[in-house]
Amino acid sequence: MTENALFDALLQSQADADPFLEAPGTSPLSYGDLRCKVLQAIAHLQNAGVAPGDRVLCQIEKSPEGLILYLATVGAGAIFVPLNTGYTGAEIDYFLQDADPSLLILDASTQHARDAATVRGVAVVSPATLTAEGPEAAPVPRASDDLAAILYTSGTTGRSKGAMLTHGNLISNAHALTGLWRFTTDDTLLHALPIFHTHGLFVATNVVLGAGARMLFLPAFGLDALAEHMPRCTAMMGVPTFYTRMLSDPRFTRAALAHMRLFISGSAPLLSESHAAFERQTGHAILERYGMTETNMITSNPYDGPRIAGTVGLPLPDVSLRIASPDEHGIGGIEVKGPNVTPGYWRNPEKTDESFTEDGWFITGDLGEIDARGYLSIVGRQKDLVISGGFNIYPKEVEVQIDALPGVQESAVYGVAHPDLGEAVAAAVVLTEPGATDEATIVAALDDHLARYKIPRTIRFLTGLPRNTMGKVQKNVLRDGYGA
Ligand code: MCA
Ligand code: AMP
Repeated sequence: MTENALFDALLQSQADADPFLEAPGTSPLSYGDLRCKVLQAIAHLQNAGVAPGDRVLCQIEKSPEGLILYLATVGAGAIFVPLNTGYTGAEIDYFLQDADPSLLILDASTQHARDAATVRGVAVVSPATLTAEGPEAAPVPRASDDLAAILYTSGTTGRSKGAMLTHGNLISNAHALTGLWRFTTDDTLLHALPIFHTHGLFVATNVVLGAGARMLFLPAFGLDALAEHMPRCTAMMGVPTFYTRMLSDPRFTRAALAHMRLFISGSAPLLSESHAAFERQTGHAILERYGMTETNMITSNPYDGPRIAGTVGLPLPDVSLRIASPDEHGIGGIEVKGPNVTPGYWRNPEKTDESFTEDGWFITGDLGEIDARGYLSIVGRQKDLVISGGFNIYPKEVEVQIDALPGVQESAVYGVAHPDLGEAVAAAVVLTEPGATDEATIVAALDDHLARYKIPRTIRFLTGLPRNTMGKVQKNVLRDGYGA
């Protein structure tokens, strides 16, 4: 035993010869290859000066090396901090300051983040260097409550917060989901998600590792790639946009998907209509589950029991759920407790305090109700959040940037229904005087500061924002009146 909790739990039990990963255009990796490459990368990280407890930031295109670097960072006793590949230099600069890392892993071609690292005096290294052949180093001992990762989630104040995740948080979720979703060595997961978020990095990867299963690893989601590779797979995890796009493609028929065992959806609400349409077209009832960066997965529809459209199912084993201050319909704030829940936000005790109740429950900011069978439905959000194609956008972060532009008096950012992405980002802007600026100028200016998926797809110019008697902007009015 190496006594590195995550390494021991997820990387020790598979046979060397068992296949782990196949990615188009690269050599397949067995579990033996994976272990060897992870141990070599641990040595490279140590040579680059990474010590236990250090943060390692990583902004790289999706590749098998990304998974090796996640496991090697955790194996080195350090804390893995994956970053969306769309983040701009300005966004990276904030993460460099806040996470205070000893290393930033960047593709050789990425310049904007390299400039930010130079300014902050952080060493930069390429994934190729860290995954080159070399001597192996043993995993560094780490206990269950040591940190394995920090994932940044935007916040209602407009500043991102780093959700800390321990070895134990990740292990508990991996074990629970592997069992619940019946993953075994016979499975091949079609992996088309990004690996800088919980869904693609932890849920998908750790479940595969936990089961000793295999994954077919695609660089990105695309219908052609799905149609080509799905015949060799048994399961897929995706955001609802994956499924609505599959519905528009005649290749995904009942016959073509007859060999598939399981389709899982999460990260954003799956419309009941999409669930029903997918079942009609393919014969598969999508299994919807619910989670958060801070909590990993919280609930899941059952594998064997009814998968009820419009619900996110039952709490995972060992996870407790409650509805705080329910109204007369039983709807209230969803609160969670369990081994999956973050110990708090990185160097941010105020936000940590605000996010837990006095009796230790994590406040999700989602509104829900639990039916007589114990199934949870999410009926709304207390937090001001837009989820677009599974990516979260906190309006405040965008409003702050728009408000700072010349010619803008104030703005409000909100989500509007979008057939492909679920929700799309929209903005209402009040100018200092008519014609003071325009949509193209605003969008171009935002491009320097915000990742593309956060930039409003439509901007309305208004003479004033609708407010309630308390002076709060009524985003529902904007959504209803100007959403289309
Ligand atoms: C890409 N673009 C987007 C999005 N994705 N804009 C808004 N919302 C999006 N989700 C923009 C790009 O910046 C680009 O803009 C243009 O769309 C085309 O980019 P492309 O990559 O071709 O986009 P796509 O193929 O249409 O991507 C849609 C997608 C992708 C496949 C749905 O967004 C995706 O893989 N989403 C998964 C997100 C995810 O993994 N979420 C999990 C979070 P321009 O043209 O201006 O350059 S973890 C989580 O939520 C919790 C914990 C949980 O429960 O799982
Ligand atoms: P994040 O942690 O930032 O990736 O986003 C977590 C949020 O995504 C949750 O608080 C929910 O609002 C939303 N979410 C995740 N899964 C689902 C789901 N199955 N249905 C509805 N909302 C979801």
